Amino acid sequence: MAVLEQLASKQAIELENKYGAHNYHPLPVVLNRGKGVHVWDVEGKKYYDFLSAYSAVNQGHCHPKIVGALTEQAQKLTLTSRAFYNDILGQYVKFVSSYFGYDRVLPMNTGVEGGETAVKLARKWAYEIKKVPKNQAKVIFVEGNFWGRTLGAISSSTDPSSTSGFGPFMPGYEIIPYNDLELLREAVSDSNVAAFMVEPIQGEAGVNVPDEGYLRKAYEICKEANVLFIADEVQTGIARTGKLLCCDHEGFKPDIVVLGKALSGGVFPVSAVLTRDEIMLTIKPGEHGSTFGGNPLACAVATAALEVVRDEKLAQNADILGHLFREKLGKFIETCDLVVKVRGKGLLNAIIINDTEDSSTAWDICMALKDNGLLAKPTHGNIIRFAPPLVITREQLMDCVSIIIKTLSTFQK
Ligand code: IF1
Repeated sequence: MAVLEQLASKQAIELENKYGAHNYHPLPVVLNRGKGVHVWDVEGKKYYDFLSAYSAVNQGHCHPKIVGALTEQAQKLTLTSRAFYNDILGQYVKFVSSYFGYDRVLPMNTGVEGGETAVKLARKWAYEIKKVPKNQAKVIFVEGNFWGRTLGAISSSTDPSSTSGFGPFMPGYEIIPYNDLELLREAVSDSNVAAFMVEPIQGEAGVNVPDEGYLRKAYEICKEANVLFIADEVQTGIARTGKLLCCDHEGFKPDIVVLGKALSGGVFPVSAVLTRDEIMLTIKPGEHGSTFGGNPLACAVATAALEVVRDEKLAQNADILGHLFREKLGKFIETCDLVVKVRGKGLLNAIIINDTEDSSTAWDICMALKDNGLLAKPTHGNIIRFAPPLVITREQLMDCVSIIIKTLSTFQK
């Protein structure tokens, strides 16, 4: 690392402010090491990571098996493009298809590319199989959705911070309320609707958990209307909510699944779209792709990342420790009027602070948590998301619960 030297926090922040785009407002902590559930700042202070890079580091920071797969493949072959075959991609697509129980997978890099791919597949299927008239296909999204920052993704957003100043937007989208089956039934009755795309739990919107049964009933409504159900499991997938996929809690298989983030354990950008032959094969050679999509390095990393989820039983751990987390915080909240609610599934949870969206309370609490050795960040205004790596132990979780309770107690009026 000749160019990059040991920088003190202040210097690192100043350099980013001076030479980088100002498209984020990070917590003032400068990290330079991660291992398991912990990260360290440049001054050597140790923290529990309760964001996991927005659920990309489910397997823990720098997992040796995943880093090992990265370094081993990096010495052999990193990228061929899809102009030629290589010896890794075939094994990978077979492994991933059977791992999740789908016919085929289309490999991409970022979560939003996965979402774009899913929408393109749904439109292609609508024109070729459902016989929707050309350029009339519609996709239904829900209020509060977040699936990335491309123009195709923000065109379905109801969040001004994602949309203002970036118009005009993609046509053929319709927005309905989340968690409302009657309005979904009405929307999909339009014969031009290709698909319904939804997060099983809305991450960015503040860990919005829909009513029990909503997802399965929504899937059945779509099936009756010959509309594809697309599950955006970029944040909720890969064991985060206590099952391999969040939709597994309701025992149905979405027509299309979008994966990203922890598909690579946070080691490399890897995303994937899973579906059945009838839908996947509507895209013909040369009609979709990307330079890095399905590269050997990504495939080696993602294979190791999925083996870790399976072999270390991360979904089971997330389920058990998620219940413990909500039970302990729920008990504390009964005596604390600062926090209105704790909600979530598995180890994707959030607390709702009893203050206005534009108040700085949630931010101030995260700054105090940082001082007490735990890193978390507010989503919208008064909601703090808690999402540690799924490798966390019961003892570590209880340690974090006491840090959170101790910190919240200092904000009690
Ligand atoms: C940012 C949010 C989380 C996602 C879901 C697709 C994507 C994401 C459900 C796109 C990405 C990231 C993006 C990142 C912060 C983070 C985020 F706050 F933006 F919304 F997690 F909640 N579907 N979420 O959550 O995946 O293209 O980023 O790989 O843009 O600030 P990506």
